[in-house]
Amino acid sequence: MIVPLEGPTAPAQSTEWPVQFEVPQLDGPELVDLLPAMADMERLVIEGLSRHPRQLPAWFLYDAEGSQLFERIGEQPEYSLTRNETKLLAERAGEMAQALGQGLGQQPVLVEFGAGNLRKVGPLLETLRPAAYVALDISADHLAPACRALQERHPAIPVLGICCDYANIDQLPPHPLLEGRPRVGFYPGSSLGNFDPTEARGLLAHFAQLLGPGSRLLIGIDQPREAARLEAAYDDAAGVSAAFAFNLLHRLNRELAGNFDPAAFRYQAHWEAAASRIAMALVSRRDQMVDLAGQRWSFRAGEPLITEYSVKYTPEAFLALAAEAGWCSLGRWSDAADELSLHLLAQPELSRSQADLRA
Ligand code: AVI
Repeated sequence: MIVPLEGPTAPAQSTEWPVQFEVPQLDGPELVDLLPAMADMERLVIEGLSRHPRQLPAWFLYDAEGSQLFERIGEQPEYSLTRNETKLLAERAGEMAQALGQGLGQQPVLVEFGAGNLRKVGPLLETLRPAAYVALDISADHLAPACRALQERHPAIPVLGICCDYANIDQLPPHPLLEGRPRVGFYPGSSLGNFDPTEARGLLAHFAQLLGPGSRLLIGIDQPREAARLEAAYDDAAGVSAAFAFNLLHRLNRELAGNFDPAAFRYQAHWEAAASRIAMALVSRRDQMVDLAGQRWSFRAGEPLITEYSVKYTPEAFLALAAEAGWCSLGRWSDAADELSLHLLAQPELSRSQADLRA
């Protein structure tokens, strides 16, 4: 469904997806809503709670409240990722944009995955000047105002918001802004780390498919460092990270008829060195039964409900994973302490399957 954004420039579109537009809508931001149905969410939650250890999809953390809490995590002194990546982008966007656009032949469309508040892309928009900017994010409440504000700041660049689970859409919706132009992807924030490495490889291959042959991807990746610093970053003194995890229980209670008692759980963030990841969990304080999605679930004292993993990759480990998904490296920018990187990746002109067919 195409949901026109409110405001004087919003196009009056309302039609089913997939959509073929006859007239390009170039005068204001649009929002395309491809959110998974509640039935899918229920199925995913039941699947996740049936795993051992129990684990829920990380994107479930990002309802309106969760998205706001995540923004506040980015402001905590212990969580440097957002600040350092934003600074790196502000300082080096000119070089990044030049490398992103080099040799493409025409102005590309810039596609941001998991776009959130759209605060990181500004310097790239100014230097790359893409033919259009497409923002994909799971939270409609967050995406709509962010697209509107961005469109006001960059009136010459058409902005399209697509509300979706970007890991699970088959293609970008047909739209004149996306037709016949090279695509470059932007995936900041090290969100790849919230997928396990097998899923992460699949996601990188999926981005290659969504962006097409010859595309580029600028991707932010957080790197391993001392356990104590990482654990503090994911369990800040102000309790914002904990509130972010507990918000998941409130969401489940509200949307899937649950009766979680948040006081019966405690939040924990633990560095698992062997897997190079932080495991974030709500740990049951006692043996208890919880009703959710029409079923009863038992939790033993000390049993974790994993809310999220955050895998940290060295540059070498990340590039090996990216190569397995068909991406090659064009370069990397890092912060002063070399704790996070923005990697520039490229797809060959022909996809592997096309090349195989030709051989
Ligand atoms: C979105 N993502 C990269 C964050 C991270 O650092 O893994 C999510 C997060 N969860 C708690 N704090 C941050």
